[in-house]
Amino acid sequence: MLALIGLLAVTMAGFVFFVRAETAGAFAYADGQQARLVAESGLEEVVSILREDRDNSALWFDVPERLHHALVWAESYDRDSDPLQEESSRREMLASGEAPVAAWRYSVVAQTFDGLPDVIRFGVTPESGKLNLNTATEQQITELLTPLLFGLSLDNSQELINALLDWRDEDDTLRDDGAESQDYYNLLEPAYNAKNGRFDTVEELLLVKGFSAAILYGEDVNRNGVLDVNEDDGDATFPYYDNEDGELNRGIAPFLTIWSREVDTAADNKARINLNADALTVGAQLEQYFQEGELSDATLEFLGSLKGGNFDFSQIGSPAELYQRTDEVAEGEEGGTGGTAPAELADSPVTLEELPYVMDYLSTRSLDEAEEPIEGLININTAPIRVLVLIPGMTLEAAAAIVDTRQQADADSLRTTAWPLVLDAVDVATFHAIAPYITTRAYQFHVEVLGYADHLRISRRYEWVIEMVGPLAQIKYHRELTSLGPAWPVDDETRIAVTP
Ligand SMILES: [Ca+2]
Ligand SMILES: [Ca+2]
Ligand SMILES: [Ca+2]
Ligand SMILES: [Ca+2]
Repeated sequence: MLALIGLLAVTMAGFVFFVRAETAGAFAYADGQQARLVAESGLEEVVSILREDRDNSALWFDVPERLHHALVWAESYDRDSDPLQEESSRREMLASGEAPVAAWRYSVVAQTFDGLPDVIRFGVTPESGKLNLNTATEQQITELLTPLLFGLSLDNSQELINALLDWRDEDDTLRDDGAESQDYYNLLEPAYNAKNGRFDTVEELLLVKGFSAAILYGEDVNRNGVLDVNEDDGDATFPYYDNEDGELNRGIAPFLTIWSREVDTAADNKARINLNADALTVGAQLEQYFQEGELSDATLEFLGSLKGGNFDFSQIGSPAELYQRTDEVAEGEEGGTGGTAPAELADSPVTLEELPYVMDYLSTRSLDEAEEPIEGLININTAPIRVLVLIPGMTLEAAAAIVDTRQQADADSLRTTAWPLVLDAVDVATFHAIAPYITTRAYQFHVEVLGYADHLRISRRYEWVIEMVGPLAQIKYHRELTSLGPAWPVDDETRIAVTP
């Protein structure tokens, strides 16, 4: 028995030696894992916020009180007694000289657009605020790429645009200076084929002839939407191609998505009334859906008479056409409605007060596509000006007015796509033109999270694209970004956006 214990003691001594040698490494590994788990807590918090109300961007677009330095665990305090609740800055707390209390935190970070440059926000970004690479027209792609490429001193934008379109179109017919399998991709080492189909990620652009990381991310190599010193010093440090003009060229990637799509439902998740359905169905739904006072008897009768006259609703771009500004025309405003609206709609009694219900509950999509999700609508509540101007019929002035108006408006008045007209951000002609392409809904979100500790110099950085399906979040895309550096100035008060 004694001999056995002696042997065990010898074995233990050896074991302890190895354990000590490995402990340091194991701790570092464990800390990294901890930082990852903390970041995942951030993702969970985002999902629970989105469950509350996806369509209310005030809850998730910039909410530092919930998503900046959010505490997951601390040795001697909890969220309520977190010293950072008292508005003391974390930077000052860590610089105070006292050993920091062990604490793990996350920040959900995102770029800002159209406001002060070089500030960040704490929230998520709906993919519907970006241009969908799979549904974008040649004109939209051209309008997005040209100025950004020009800013990077690239003068081959037409070649890049044609190569992109060749990659996406189903044929093998070469556009001018474009690229298809036979003439280009098959000659590469290693050889591959042109996709001749939809993009599966935005990064897939890197496979297209002529595209590079510099085009996708511009000068913003650490992808934080902030002009960092090395991104504005020319060839002194990497990146060597930045132009030292004091402005950040973010490249094209922040404005592109392949994820944006939605179902044809109203804000309350009821399927919209498709006006192309048979008269009986439409009549029954109109009666069922609307509460007293939402749509007037005159409007309900008018819709009924259009159905009775077999009016083809799929010929109008959107239910927006049901609003025919008779008052404004009488006042002698020029332009009319662009002259495109069918004569049957000229006497439409729909008022500005009814327009939110019309836009929310009615659909004019043709029946054969009615079951398909709608792809690529642009979210007027969150899209930056650079994306808004890509909407057909949108002017720069109208886009600027939309951004200006939505900053002042409360969440409820932004709920349906009627608001640019109701809140007087755009005129009727612009509203009719843009209405088929816009949305106020968001289902897919880009979520970027930093996980870190107060007491350790460690951080992990991740991004996800999630799609909300009812209360559930499906992860569509996930990447670790730690190798790009923590990048986000979460402790620099001068770089944090102040929500108006
Ligand atoms: Ca092709
Ligand atoms: Ca940067
Ligand atoms: Ca540089
Ligand atoms: Ca620059």
